[in-house]
Amino acid sequence: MSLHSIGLSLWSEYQIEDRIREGWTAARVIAVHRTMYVIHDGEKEIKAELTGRLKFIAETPRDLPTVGDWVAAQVLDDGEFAIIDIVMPRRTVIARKAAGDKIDEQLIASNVDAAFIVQACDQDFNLRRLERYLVAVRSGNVHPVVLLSKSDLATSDQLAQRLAEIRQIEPFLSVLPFSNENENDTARVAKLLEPGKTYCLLGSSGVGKSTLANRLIGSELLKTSSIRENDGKGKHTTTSRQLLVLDHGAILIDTPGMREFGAIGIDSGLLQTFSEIEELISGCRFNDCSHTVESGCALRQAVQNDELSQDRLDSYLKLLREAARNDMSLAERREKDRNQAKFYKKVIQAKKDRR
Ligand SMILES: Nc1nc2c(ncn2[C@@H]2O[C@H](COP(=O)(O)OP(=O)(O)OP(=O)(O)O)[C@@H](O)[C@H]2O)c(=O)[nH]1
Ligand SMILES: [Mg+2]
Ligand SMILES: [Zn+2]
Repeated sequence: MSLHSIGLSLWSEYQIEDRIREGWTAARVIAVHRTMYVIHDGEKEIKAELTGRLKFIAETPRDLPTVGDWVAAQVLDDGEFAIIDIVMPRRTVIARKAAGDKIDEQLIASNVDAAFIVQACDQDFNLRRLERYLVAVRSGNVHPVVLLSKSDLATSDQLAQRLAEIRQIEPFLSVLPFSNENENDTARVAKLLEPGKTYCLLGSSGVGKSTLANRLIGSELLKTSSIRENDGKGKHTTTSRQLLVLDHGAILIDTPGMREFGAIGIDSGLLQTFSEIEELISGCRFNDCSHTVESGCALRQAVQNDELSQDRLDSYLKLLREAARNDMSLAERREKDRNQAKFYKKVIQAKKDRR
């Protein structure tokens, strides 16, 4: 095996070359469990932690390793253990607002070429949630592909209906219905995977992400479990993100199902996903139009003329406002943290000066 067999691209190779020359071991983060990391150096898996230096300088989750990252590490104990000191610049990254009350980013995976947004054909299917995932994936420069899972549970009419709904909002998006119960289907998914490229599975709990990953590996490596009877929802079987190397050389990251995929830092993805709205906006009379009550609002006019659906406009505005709120709180908190850090530095300096 080599670093290329775990997904090293030319771009990342350029980034890490100098570090290797300086004597660092280049490795990829393949799993994160709280403060414990697992990295792969192209030969084997190594348990790893962060150096004190990296912990000290890290101000935001973006400064810490996530699954898919290339890192410079020092391998100790005859290759049994490593410390990660440098996180290399990321080619792409998928992020969301971390779950819970605290406003912060959570990185889901990095250096991913394409994200498989998995939605089941049953009651899990939701166009608005799909838009949310598309926005996040595109904001991270990752190419989205939609996989409609559990096609065995839908009639062909239902399936055609789902596809038509997606086509209406995204005429050019790749969408593939499939069932994990059908070998031809999973073979079709496998054909989408190119050797050396990294793919990430995203979607709600219980849609069949880990089952698909197992089909693609050809073994029951990952734990899967049946969905809850009463509400058809998943049980959150997968609890941590994990990077796997498939036989024919593609790299796949399985992720735990996410209850919410909060919008944060999504400008470019919003622009791409709602391009028809972004085009219309220049026609609004006021520059700061809220697109809700103003006369001369080009978006409201388009809804009236049946050129834009109200659902689509509502979805856009919801994401726009949510992201604006989250981005602002995050910026404020970072500012506060920085001021606090400055304050502590001053106190420490004052103490030194007194000595
Ligand atoms: N009918 C049907 N059931 C499926 C299909 N794929 C997966 N399942 C079942 O759905 C349940 C959930 O599958 P998982 O693979 O654990 O789902 P997951 O997306 O990994 O869920 P989390 O790890 O919780 O995020 C399991 O009982 C699977 O057997 C499918 O294509 N058709
Ligand atoms: Mg799973
Ligand atoms: Zn407007």
